[in-house]
Amino acid sequence: MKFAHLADIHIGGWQDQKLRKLNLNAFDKAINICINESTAFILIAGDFFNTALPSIDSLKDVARILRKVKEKNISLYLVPGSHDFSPSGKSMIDVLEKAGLLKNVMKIKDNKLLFTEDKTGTKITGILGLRTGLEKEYFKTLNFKDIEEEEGFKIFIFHTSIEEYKPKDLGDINSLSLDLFPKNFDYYAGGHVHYLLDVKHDRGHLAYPGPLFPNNFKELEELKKGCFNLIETKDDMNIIVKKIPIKLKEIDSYFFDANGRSPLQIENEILNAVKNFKDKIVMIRIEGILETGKPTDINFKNIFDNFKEAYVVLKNTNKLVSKSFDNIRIDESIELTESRIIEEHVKSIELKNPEVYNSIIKSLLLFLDSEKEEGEKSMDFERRIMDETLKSLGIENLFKNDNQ
Ligand SMILES: [Mn+2]
Repeated sequence: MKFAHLADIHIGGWQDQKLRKLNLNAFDKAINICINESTAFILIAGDFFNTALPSIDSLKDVARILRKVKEKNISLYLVPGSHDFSPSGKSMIDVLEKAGLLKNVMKIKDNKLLFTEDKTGTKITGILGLRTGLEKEYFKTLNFKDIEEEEGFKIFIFHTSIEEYKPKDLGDINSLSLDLFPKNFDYYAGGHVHYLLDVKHDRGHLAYPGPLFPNNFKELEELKKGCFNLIETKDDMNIIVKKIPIKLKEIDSYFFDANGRSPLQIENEILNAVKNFKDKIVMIRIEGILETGKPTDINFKNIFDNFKEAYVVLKNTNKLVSKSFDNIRIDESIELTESRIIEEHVKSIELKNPEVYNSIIKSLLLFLDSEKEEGEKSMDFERRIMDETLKSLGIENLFKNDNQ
């Protein structure tokens, strides 16, 4: 039997239209490979979409691709990830599930996880991912006895960082010890941490395929391409995991050291260095302290005009500063930057449970940032924001009673 394990697809995730399209094409290509390989089913370990309520355009494209999967009689099983989640519980994944295009396998009854059985007899269950690692509570409080004792070929899907296998540069990320995972599964299908891992653990085969398409500047630089896992099981229950790279465009990345240089010097260095860029993704990272002028003095319009034949040109000047300003540290991921700033400031206020405020602040930040959806009425939008605020503060019941 063959099946595929995808994770962190983040449909709709790039601001740049061309990269957004590539991201979608990566998903389409992965699905076509699954169809050609005749996989029995496909797993998505969270972060299918970049937001709980993706745009109509993204949805249209995804629905078309999922329909193709359904017509080939391939089932799609997933757990929502931290990006698919909204505090009000409203998520487009539910709509797709109701339409019969996929199945969320996190089903709970009487504090126990239930299995979803595939036509191949494979038994699948899992736990969703929440923002700031709040899914920990499920791992700690659910009773796993029944699913651990169940016979047959079993898969556990999760969207969580594992303490024992945490990549070093993700220091602060919330992670969970493997000890808290249910035992006796044949394959543990992970998502959330955008890196590749494949280990034979005492508990079973454990894998993260990495994102299906790099999700930000740093990932494009480091990973260069997306990836998913194609798994084949043999009669003796042995598992063979094949990594399937999804490469749609060549990526050339360049680094420029701005220390002691002027904006014009940097500009010329870039124009001289970047070559053979046709139809490629060109990445320009500039770091350091400019000798004169400020970062905005670099004429990027001129640079972009010169490289028009590239598929797309991306620049990163997060660590580029003028002499007259203090160096501000900006991490690659917005989430990490937010976490650091919140933590620094929460410390300076006297609070009983700073951790609680940490997660409240983060979820408030998340949906107060959300915009009115296409076709959504102002009243519905206000209500959605209000519902999410109250839920997040844990006072939704108080409010309901007042109204009754
Ligand atoms: Mn992700």
